[in-house]
Amino acid sequence: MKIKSIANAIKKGNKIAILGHISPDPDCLGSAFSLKEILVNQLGKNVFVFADGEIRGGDKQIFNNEELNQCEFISSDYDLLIVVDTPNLKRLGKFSKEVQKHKNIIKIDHHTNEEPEFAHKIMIDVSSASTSELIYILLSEFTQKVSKKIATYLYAGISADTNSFLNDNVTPRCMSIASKLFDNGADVLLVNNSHFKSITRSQWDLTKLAYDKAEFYDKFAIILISQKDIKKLQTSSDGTSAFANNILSVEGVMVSCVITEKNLKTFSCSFRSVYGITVNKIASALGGGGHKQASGAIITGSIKEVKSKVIAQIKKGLKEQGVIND
Ligand SMILES: [Mn+2]
Repeated sequence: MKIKSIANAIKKGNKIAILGHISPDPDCLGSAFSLKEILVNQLGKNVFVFADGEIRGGDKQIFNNEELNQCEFISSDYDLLIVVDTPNLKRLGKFSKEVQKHKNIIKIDHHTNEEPEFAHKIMIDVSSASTSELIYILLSEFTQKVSKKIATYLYAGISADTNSFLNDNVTPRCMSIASKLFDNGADVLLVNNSHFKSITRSQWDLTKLAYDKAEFYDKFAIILISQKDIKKLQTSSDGTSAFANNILSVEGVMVSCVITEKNLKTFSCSFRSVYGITVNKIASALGGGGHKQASGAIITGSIKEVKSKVIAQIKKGLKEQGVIND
């Protein structure tokens, strides 16, 4: 990875758009917002951040929704685009068409490099737990010390993508960067509170329902949440993927999937795993993708069809990895 050449390419840009993925999460926002801070304050660049979707729940305590542009994006208005935490054009949502037209795109990411590649320069490290870690490394090309604000942004990104340092993707480098960010004033308490003390009563009710609906199979578990459930509780379907982490703490569960009906007959599936089991192949067999131990896919069909497709793919994946027999 040529960090210097990425840094030099960024230095040449003047009017820069930073873009993240749909339904931006703290890693995507932490990466984009901290990069913007440095480029504006240290290098005097003109920078705008775009992502398709609002900042969710507790994340608003850290990231300002006003700084996230939802307006029309015309790629020719910018001489450089930087895409963060986003493996493919589809994940850019409504901005993907415009991004595709641009001839000077840098991609900084920790997802598997997807073909066809849309970027012209890439900084990709799939062994990195978060994109925020990569941004921290890159920022050292522009400044010697990060501000409290940037430290909090990046710490939030690392904390979210490691599920507060509980996931198998945590490395010594990840912890060492987190420690440096803490040292630079990252508001660790704010980040922890925004993760764990930010659900509304209706989300609590949805959590109760999700736990009730958990179905346990041989070495895996699924939770299916329908539009009917969401409407009954007058809540939103945001954040249901967290249940996939929670259910992994049940003894014997090595793979989990939360299937959430986002719109009628359109289901978002979040896969998680432990003990070195990989789920990205399961997700990609269903048209999605992601990390080894945290992946997702969007599937359309009736509840019954989607559920049986998911179960069949999980069983296939577990068989291939020698966890279960025929
Ligand atoms: Mn990420």
